[in-house]
Amino acid sequence: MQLPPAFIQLAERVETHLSTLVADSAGDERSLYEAARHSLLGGGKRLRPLLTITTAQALGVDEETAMTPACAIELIHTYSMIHDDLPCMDDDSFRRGIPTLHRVFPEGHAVLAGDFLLTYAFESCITAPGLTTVQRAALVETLAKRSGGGGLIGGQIMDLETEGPGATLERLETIHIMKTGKLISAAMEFGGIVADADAATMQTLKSVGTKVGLAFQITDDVLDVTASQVKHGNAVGSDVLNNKSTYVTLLGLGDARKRAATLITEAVADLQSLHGDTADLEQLILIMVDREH
Ligand code: GRG
Repeated sequence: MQLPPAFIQLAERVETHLSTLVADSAGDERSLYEAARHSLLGGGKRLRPLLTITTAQALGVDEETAMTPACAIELIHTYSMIHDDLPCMDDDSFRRGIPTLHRVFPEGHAVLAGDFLLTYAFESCITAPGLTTVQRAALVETLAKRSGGGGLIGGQIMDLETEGPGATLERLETIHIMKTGKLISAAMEFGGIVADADAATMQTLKSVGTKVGLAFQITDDVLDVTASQVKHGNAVGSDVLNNKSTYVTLLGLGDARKRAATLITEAVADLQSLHGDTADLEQLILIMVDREH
């Protein structure tokens, strides 16, 4: 995935803000912060924060106002990956090209660092500067719904219970939407919340975000069988090794790619109904599915 320079620079500013939000601690709990920083600052692409900020900008809101909410989404994303990599889940040894947290720190530290990032995401929403109390409450409600039982965590439990190659396409799509789509939807909805967007705009952002999230996950399924470990950063072929149903096993490579492309075409068309300059947002969405890692 080749990000244009403006997005690379924005991702660097996100990185700096994340490092400030979760700063080193000199207290007795400092190992918690060290562990959290290992995963948080360990080289992610920062696509979700970029989506929040670019959506906010399309709706006329500046980067600074959107920055802390954008980072809250990344805190949730990082916690979910720390927990997903644990021995009781996928038991992965590498993530973002570096050893997973439980390979560097004791497993209990990895569980608690994930818990910390999850909790701190909500604290960040409710204390985000430059926003009204109503906007902050909307961020918390949206994040809770998209990352809770009806979203990320619910999708993960369905995934855990769908071992083996027997899943239907319908079941897989539900899991992908809940596990991946809803957090990406939240990233776009956050842009709308900080812009005080009306109900119709919020509905469009939710729908576009869900489609982009599903296309992103289908692309991940495709990359699981096509990408090299160097580019992908984690174990390639893990779905294959785990004998799991994916879009590729159910549809084949060509049709899986086509499904992702159709979703993105629809998402980009839906963007046209937004009142604002959506050119950068459209570019970012296209880049998200046109990636090699
Ligand atoms: C443990 C509650 C809980 C949830 C885990 C998100 C998740 C659910 C598991 C992570 C593994 C996985 C296949 C997630 C799907 C979403 C995805 C493709 C994540 C990778 O996102 P990128 O490419 O990663 O944006 P970086 O490292 O760039 O941030």
